[in-house]
Amino acid sequence: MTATTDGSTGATLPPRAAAASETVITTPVAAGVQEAAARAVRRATDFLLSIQDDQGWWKGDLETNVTMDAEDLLLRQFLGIRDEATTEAAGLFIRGEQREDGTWATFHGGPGELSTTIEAYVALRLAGDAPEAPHMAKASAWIRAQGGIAAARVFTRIWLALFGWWKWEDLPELPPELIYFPTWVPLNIYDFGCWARQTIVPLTIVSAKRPVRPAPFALDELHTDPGRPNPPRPFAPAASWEGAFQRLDKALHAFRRVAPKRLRRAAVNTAARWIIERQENDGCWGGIQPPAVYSIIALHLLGYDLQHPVMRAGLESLDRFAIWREDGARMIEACQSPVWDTCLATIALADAGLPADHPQLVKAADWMLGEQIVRPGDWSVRRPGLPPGGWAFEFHNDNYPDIDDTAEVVLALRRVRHHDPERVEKAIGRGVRWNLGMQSKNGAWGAFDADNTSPFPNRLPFCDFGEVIDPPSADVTAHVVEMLAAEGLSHDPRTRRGIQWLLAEQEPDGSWFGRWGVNYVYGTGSVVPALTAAGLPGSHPAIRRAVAWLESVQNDDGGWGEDLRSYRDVKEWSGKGASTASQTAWALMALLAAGEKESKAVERGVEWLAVTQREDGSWDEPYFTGTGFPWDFSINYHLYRQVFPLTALGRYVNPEPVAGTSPARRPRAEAKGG
Ligand code: R19
Repeated sequence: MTATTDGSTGATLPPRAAAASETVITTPVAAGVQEAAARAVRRATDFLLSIQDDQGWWKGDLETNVTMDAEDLLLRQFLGIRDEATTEAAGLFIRGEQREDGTWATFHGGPGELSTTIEAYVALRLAGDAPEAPHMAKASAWIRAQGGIAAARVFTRIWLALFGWWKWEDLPELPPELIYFPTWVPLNIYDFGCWARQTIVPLTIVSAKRPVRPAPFALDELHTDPGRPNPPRPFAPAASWEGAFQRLDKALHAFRRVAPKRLRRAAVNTAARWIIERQENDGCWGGIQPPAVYSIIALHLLGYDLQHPVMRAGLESLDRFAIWREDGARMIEACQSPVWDTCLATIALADAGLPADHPQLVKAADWMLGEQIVRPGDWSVRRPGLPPGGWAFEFHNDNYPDIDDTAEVVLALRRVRHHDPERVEKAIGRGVRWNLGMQSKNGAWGAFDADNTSPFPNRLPFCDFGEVIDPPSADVTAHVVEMLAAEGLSHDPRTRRGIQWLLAEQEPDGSWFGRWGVNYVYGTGSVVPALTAAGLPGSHPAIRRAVAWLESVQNDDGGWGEDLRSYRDVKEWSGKGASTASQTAWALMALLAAGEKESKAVERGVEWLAVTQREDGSWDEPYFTGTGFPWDFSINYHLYRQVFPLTALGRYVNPEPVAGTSPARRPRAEAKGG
């Protein structure tokens, strides 16, 4: 699939202009909703089958924002390996994402974002765009009006400090001695979410070394007052948490000057060893781009030359984050989603009625079986005795399997009739045991770790972007509960605690928050099917309130949509936005699970999906419906528009659940409720 490139007009559109207007209408609904749905299922099935990789996996593009592309160029500049072809192709992509008002956003149709716009601007300067060019002048004027570089987030100012465009002294201190904090001391590295941990450890080395490479040009135009490029930051009241952490940061700046040299050297080396131990077989770190970028910089600063095997593998892995488009533009993915896409596609196809022993499903199952992670990882720090058995999201990320992928892979494997059922049973058994072992103390599940709930990381002045901890969320907990129910464990006390936690988490309006998908529609679309799978009747008050909420936010066109602004302004945007295929599907999945098949709401939602389907069986979805970090980092998963509509329509057409195999006999197996 190719990336969406309509960002250039995004700024002129009203928030969330109707997606349907971009879609070819091909299906006469008059034939009856049931027939229209069945026809849509057939075409969507064919389309999805046609894009499976020969090895059995699916992978849609994972579209985020241009900071990925800008930072990739800045890294190459820093290492002295930036080449013309890469620069030009990245420039083409970044330029194409700029909007009418000169800014860059972090999601389709979103507002201009300062740090993103600064990074994109600098990248285009590297690509040779002149500051006087109209598109550049527009951007720099907007940046100055927003407070300039001084108002940008810490990550952006670190990138600029690498070239002397910002002073290291004016960045929060990140001491490498952090690596020595035992796991019971607040702010030890295992108190951070795994993505933050893998980023922070290399950044402690960078921050200890404070490197400055010659700037290829000046950036005066990005300061509100070039004569005073680093204005002092406002001070928080001394008695507040912010004030306390500001004083801590001041103390750390002082410590830097007196830190024993030997201790510092030893800490830096320990951090380097920590990083190298975590390099994946393909050369990347944790399957995601940011840790790879900072790890390469950190090791380079310690004298690893670019020919060193660790560095060569690292640099080669970076190239694999790039997608080269037909128009010559090069887009960087924050990470790749093959396991997630494959389990969701398998579920979609099975629920759409594809036979459980269909060769393409068996191939997918085979591939997933080969991806199970059978060694300990960072998660073992909090669950030392737990045997491995999870799945990660990406191709290469053995150190960080996640609970969400593991739950969905088990749900997918259960739908396939495989020629080696014993192998499948063993894999599922390990996955279920791992997920159960990763339950947090409060009865719910986070994404990568258990009990990753420390209040301190968020207080650090360094942590001004995204989430830095990984507490339990309703969407992940729902997926685990749905999986445990499918495994016959609805009455297991651990499942019951998860259900109790979910019931307590319901918002007063009847919805659930979406941590990894946008937003309340995703949360609700995840939780309702889980609760009914675990035996809650559709008449349960929690389910009734969820149904009422979904019906209350259905769009006039019959679809559902929710703008990312709902993470900022809940009142205004919760459940509201132009209809999208994936969000309409999530709402339908909840309503169908709640027993609303015959309702007008479901009929209209199904009609919307049927009518907006394209000739080739796919759907359009320029809007971002995936969440990396609420508000700060959004994802357009290019396969969501396909797998979720197919799942929803499939369940509409075939209400009887399909099963490839039944769960092995467990102490207390019971019938499915719903
Ligand atoms: C459900 C499955 N999920 C549980 C997995 C979702 C994976 C999402 C992709 C993550 O990609 C990332 C991760 C981290 C970053 C960062 C970053 C931000 C702050 C700090 Br501190 C460190 C790193 C920036 O971009 C990212 C992309 C769907």
